[in-house]
Amino acid sequence: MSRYLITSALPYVNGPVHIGHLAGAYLPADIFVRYLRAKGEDVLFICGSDEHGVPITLRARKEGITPQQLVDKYHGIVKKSFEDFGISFDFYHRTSDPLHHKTASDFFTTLYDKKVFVEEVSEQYFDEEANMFLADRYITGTCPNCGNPNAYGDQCEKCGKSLSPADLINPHSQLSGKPPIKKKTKHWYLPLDKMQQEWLEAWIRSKEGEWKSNVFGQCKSWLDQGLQPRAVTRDLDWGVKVPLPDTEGKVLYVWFDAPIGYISSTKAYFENGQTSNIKPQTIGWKDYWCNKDSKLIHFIGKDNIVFHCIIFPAMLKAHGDFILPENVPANEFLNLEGEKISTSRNWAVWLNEYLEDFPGKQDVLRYVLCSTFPENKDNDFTWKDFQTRNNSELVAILGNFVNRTLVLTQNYFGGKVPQHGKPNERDQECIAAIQQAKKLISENIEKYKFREAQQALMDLARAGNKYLAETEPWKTIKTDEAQTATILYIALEVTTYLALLMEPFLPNTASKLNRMLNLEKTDWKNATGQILKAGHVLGAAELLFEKIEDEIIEKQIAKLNATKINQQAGMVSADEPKASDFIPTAIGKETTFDEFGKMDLRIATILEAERVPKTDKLLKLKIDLGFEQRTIVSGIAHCFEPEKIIGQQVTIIANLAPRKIKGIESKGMILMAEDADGKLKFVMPSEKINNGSTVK
Ligand code: B3M
Ligand code: ZN
Repeated sequence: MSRYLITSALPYVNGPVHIGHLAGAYLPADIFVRYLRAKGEDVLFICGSDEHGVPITLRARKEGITPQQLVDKYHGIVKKSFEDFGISFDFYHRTSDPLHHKTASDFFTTLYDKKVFVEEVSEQYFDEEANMFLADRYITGTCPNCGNPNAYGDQCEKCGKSLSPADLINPHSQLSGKPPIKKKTKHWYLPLDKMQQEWLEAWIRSKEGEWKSNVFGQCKSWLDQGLQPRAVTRDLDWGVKVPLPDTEGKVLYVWFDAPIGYISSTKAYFENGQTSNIKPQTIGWKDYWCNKDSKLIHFIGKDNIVFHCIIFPAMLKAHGDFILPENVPANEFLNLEGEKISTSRNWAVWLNEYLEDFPGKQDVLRYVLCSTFPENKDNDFTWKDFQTRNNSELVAILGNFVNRTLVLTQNYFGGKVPQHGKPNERDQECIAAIQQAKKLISENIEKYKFREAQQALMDLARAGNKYLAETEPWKTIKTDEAQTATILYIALEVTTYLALLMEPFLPNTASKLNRMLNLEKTDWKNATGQILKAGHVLGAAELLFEKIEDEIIEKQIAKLNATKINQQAGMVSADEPKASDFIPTAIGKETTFDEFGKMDLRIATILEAERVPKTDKLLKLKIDLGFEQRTIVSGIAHCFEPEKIIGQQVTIIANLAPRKIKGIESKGMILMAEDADGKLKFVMPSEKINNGSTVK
């Protein structure tokens, strides 16, 4: 028996949890943990709310409440939705808890006493009006890389470049809106550069082939760039206080304290005495954290890789008492209907809302998400796919097989497991499929290939359906009862194994099916052969899954569309598009200043817009140049609703020779930018200016 400590990323509680979170860090971990428990391993599954950091303080400001009020609100919502969804944490803690503060504070002190840190005084941005140092996220300015005027002090979300506040052009404070001044401040740094040389690089490189390639690849690229010392303290008043004299107004960096949250959550579990799942020989949290026989595995999303594969291991090693992670099976991102999930844009399927809209359908979402886990690359969730997977897979394959088996047994054998005869070749083939599925599921889960594992489960149900279709017990019953008994016995065995094997993926359905079979949970380890005994009385058959109708799906799609409309109306802030999806076209042939100078570019406003009949792409626009109005025909109808662009300022080439398009004289051309997905966007001034203004 092995001992496992499994963690899922501590979610920032600046909002509820959405399907992207589930698909990244929670559901894969839950499947893994349920599998280990089924096998009888000693496993502890730990999580909690990440309640510090700037995302929390920013959101609290936005909602006009204190950070503590904000985390209290969302900690409750998040914790409950995990419970209702069936993520089976042994313990869910929170980092604002005093036990966590003490644990993180002691951890820092140990490193400080061991002289691990490098102390450095540097100049940092300070807002004189708000009288505070500005965290990276509180400073915005122009990105030196791409010119985005709204880049943050830690990253430009447009081009993806990581930045430091000093890189920004024209920085200004998010608090007062004023340019910040520079002021001296002291901080403590983890010397990752030194650690890279001493052991960290060799340790990470030894994981090649063992860690998922997306995870190893990211680590390798960090190492190749050369690690830099990282400050582990911040000038901020929300967080774990720096436990040193004269450090008023300084807290531990959230990424220093948050992973220590895994340790404090484990401690809290034992302090709360909720040790029912723990093997009797276990005495306390140290068995999981300090014993080299324990395996520490972090489930996270890809944006957290560096923290779990580099920084936290560096902290653990420097401390000296702890084991290092065995594996960090990070997933990539899940998109929604082809677009990046975004909390600020409200582009998400929120778990708490799903649970309200689809009561009792936890397993459907589990199934669909597992089928679309972004295991190696980003993947997409769509409501149509959700419906199809429910109706054509859960209902039509799994539900159908189980239902046919149980109903036929009811009808022919009064709901009792029949006595089987000697299996023929076809029967043997079906029996072999059972152990084959069990083997495939185990192997794939152990390799963190959950999609393939769940696929193997469905393949067993498919094999069962095929077996019934080929052996036709509804025909043999008329001629050969013994043969029919064997067929249904085998189909019932398949069903029993399905109940066992589906538990990690579909735990609620597994319980329901066990009830229908009138069986206790089957033991995974001993399930190596025949389980059912002839004469065993089955429970009442119910439907395992029900069809989801179009109107239910349309409602969800309408909900998302409403978000889009609000966004277009400027009611929700838009995120920047993701730069990494975009492949730019090559730069065109060189031109001269003279050539360019011949073009007269002007700003104009769209006054009227209507579709050109019998065309897909053309809009007839009336535009106002200030000194004149004119008509332009533009091929943009596939990207804009005519009534929505009235009043829009645009840039036009004003001196282009007129052309007749579909019989309409078009005078000029509207400049458009094309996005990665082929969608067109207007090129327009950053603020409204006079129509007729020139563009140079
Ligand atoms: N709260 C980031 C996130 O929610 C962060 C994870 C902490 S894990 C120690 O993505
Ligand atoms: Zn940029």
